[in-house]
Amino acid sequence: MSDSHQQDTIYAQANPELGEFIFDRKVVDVFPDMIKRSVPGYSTIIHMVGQLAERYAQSNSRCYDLGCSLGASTLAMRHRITAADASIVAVDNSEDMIERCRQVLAADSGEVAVELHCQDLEQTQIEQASVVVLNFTLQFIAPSERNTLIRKIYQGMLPGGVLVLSEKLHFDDDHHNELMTELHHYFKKTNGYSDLEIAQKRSALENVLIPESVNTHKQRLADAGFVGTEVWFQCFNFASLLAFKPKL
Ligand code: GEK
Repeated sequence: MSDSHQQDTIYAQANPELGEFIFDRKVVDVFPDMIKRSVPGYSTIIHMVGQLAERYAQSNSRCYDLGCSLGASTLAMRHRITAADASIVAVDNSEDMIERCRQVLAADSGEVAVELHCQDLEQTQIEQASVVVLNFTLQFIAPSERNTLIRKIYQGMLPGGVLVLSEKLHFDDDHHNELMTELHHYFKKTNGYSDLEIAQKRSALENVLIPESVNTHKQRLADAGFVGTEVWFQCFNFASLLAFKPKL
């Protein structure tokens, strides 16, 4: 597992044949370093996912980590959930991520049961869910598929359940959007990424990570039936929202 703590240098060299970003073995090896140096507030969000799961996990229910990568949210939840007979279902469609996540979980001593699935979220059945975490995952799903996924999640949730939705944001005001992009790039620069790395990563993600505005997210969540939808964390163009299935 030591190689999961390598430094991310994937885009350090000029590459004229830059392909689209994929979650392969190379990314898995550097993922913890990559996400912490690229997503402002990531560690805080993970920590709070644990606290939210502690508060909202219901007994005999499931807590879903959708797009689990190496299981950071799963581990945070696993160590905070106290509800009786609550379990965690962690899903990712990258075989490399799931293989490494399995090793991470095997080395963890948490007692809450975790089911791990290598699966596209389109195929995932959501049932008896009291907590659903989409931590920087929806942004990788085709926009045309997002309504269906959010509706499916809502249908599979228990009354009083919470959805934690973290996303990179787009802002409709061009000036503000540009400012947030610049501040995010400066954050990456202060974390040791070069201008070349920032530029190459940006083009590799161009058609892969498609950010939407907070209003688009709020509207989609409301259309699906969620209530109480609000941003609880934001740093530049990265935010996390809470949305609830109404209590009976
Ligand atoms: C964390 N939540 O550490 N089905 C299943 N998984 C998918 C799909 C899909 N259709 N599309 C993308 N993924 C994690 C971080 S990373 C965010 C999430 C990032 C998976 C993909 O394989 C990757 O592991 C994850 O979603 C997105 O809190 O790298 O910016």
